[in-house]
Amino acid sequence: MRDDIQVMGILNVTPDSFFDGGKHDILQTALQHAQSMQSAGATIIDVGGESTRPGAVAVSVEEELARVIPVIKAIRQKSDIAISIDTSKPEVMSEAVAAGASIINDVRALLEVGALEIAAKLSVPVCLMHMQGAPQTMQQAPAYRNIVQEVYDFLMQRAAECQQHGIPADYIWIDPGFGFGKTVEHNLQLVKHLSRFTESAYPVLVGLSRKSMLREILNVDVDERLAGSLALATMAALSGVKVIRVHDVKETVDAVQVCKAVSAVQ
Ligand code: YH5
Repeated sequence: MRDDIQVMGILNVTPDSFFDGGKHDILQTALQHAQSMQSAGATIIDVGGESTRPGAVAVSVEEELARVIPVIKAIRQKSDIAISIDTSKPEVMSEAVAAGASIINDVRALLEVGALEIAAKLSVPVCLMHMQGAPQTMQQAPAYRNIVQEVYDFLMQRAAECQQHGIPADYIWIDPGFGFGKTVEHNLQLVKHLSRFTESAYPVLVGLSRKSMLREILNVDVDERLAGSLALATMAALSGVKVIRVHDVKETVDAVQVCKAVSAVQ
């Protein structure tokens, strides 16, 4: 495992992630959540205003900006923690970096029109994620000839394209995209063969936290997936990933610390 492994805390700013109405409440709740994840040991806060869950509906640029920009500004005002912006829209990437984000996390791997050019111009690290299909339909019939090879080839092609557009190699992170157009068996194969990705030239980020592969393995609801998520985070850490994107920061930081202690001993 790497000794610079980091835990990224998930901060969803979608209406379905809040119980209360008003804008002020949403901002306050989001800010408190970011602060508590930082206290728990997160070194990156991933702010997202587009739901990419299976079946989720699309959101306009204006709506996404209205959700994420005030939150990024509020976090930046209180803390110098790294903020990543979970978006595929070039306008949101630009505004988010202007507001204080310093990493672009794109589940569409900079494939939207203009995204690659904007990301290159912004000079920040980018996380390229693999997805088969689109969120609306990606879980209908995911199919691969060789999942590990196909995801790997896609990410290497996207990374090469980024470098051709002037993004330096050390600003490119890759992510196999757990749950994005994959069956539980596909996800398990990717976990098993994560070292294929970590042996590449690029740092690897994984998002496994609470995902539905755990429902299928354990037959438990989303609020009962902590132990399963920690098992996956531990395997990812031992496989050499650089960033683990999670909901449960304290627990994941503890799991990573234990992995580090074992890996550091003679
Ligand atoms: C990711 O893997 N995922 S949003 C369904 C769930 C639980 C969680 C209940 N953004 C990733 O977190 N960015 C998302 O089942 C991401 N990698 C990167 N880089 C989906 C999500 C989730 C979905």
